[in-house]
Amino acid sequence: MSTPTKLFAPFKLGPITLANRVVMAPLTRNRASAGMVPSPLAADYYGQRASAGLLITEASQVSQQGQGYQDTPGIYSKEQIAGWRKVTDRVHAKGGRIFIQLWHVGRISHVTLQPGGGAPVAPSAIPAKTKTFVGGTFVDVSAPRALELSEIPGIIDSFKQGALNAIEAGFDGVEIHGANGYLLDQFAKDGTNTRTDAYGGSIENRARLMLEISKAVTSAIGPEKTGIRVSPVTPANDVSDSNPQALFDHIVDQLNALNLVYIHVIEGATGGPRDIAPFNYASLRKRFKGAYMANNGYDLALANQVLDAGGADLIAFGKPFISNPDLVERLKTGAPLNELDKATMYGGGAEGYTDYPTLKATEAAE
Ligand code: 8OZ
Repeated sequence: MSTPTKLFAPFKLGPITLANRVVMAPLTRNRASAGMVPSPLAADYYGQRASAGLLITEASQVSQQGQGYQDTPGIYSKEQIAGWRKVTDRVHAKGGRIFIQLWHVGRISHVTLQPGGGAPVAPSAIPAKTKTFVGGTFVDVSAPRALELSEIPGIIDSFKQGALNAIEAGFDGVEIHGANGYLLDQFAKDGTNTRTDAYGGSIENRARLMLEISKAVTSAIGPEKTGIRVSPVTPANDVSDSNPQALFDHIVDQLNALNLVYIHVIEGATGGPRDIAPFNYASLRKRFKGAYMANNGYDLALANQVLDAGGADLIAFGKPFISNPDLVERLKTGAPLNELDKATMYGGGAEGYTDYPTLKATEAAE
């Protein structure tokens, strides 16, 4: 048995105390039921993983327009709120804490998912060179149209309403999805935003939508219940920026002024190399007085190293949580990890979702 480390020590996140600093990162699983209501299995899935200090749900669209893949859950209808309530009740009954990730995909969508079969929306009418998953297969995303200035208040309002719905559903807080080349990242980065109005051009203008949404959400539910995820240098979903350091230094200064409870930073390429591009993450850490949650390719050794050096407060683990419901216990004891079955990551039922064994189950079977 390895010695207990900081990773397993409690952490005060605003008004709540997390049992440890292990966070389950948001993971898209494409298993929502009709009406994009969380699957009845979702309560089992998240409940099985409640020993994480904090669970962050899969990305959940704040409107039909915000959906970009088949069968991802929403947080905009009464039925969806009721579905999520079953999840939060289960997690809380097991002593866990859970935030929901609020999502608008922007241009990463397909006409078959959009209201009235319309074009997906984006800061500018620049198609992404990437695929989405619809009708059980991967297809090119549809060409987007640029949002009218008059539509922006409605986008902000959908995040605010999503946050209020999340509280009604029993969540401990929300994480605004500002990462991975989705709408807010598309606005922030100059490879995808060529607008000439107040939401394009300068860093201040490109960051405006992310910050106005952060302000609306914190005003609605409280900054102590609001986190945000960013990915300064990821190439995910065909985004790029000519000066990410200046852009994200500015964004984090402003998020700090809004007193958000955490920033969740994907260091490097999402699910890929941590060193894809030079970036000074310590600069973000220094600028932000709330919690710094680090993500991307962490294992126990790197997590301990970074926590001990004061480089982060919380460590988010993604894929290992899919195949290891008891990841915290396994990290604590140095037990081997179950292997991930890639074929059941997106879509399907219980297989590869709620049937990964815990250590205890494996030992009992032996
Ligand atoms: C994998 C597949 C579809 C969506 C992200 C929400 O990257 C996602 C996502 C991941 O943030």
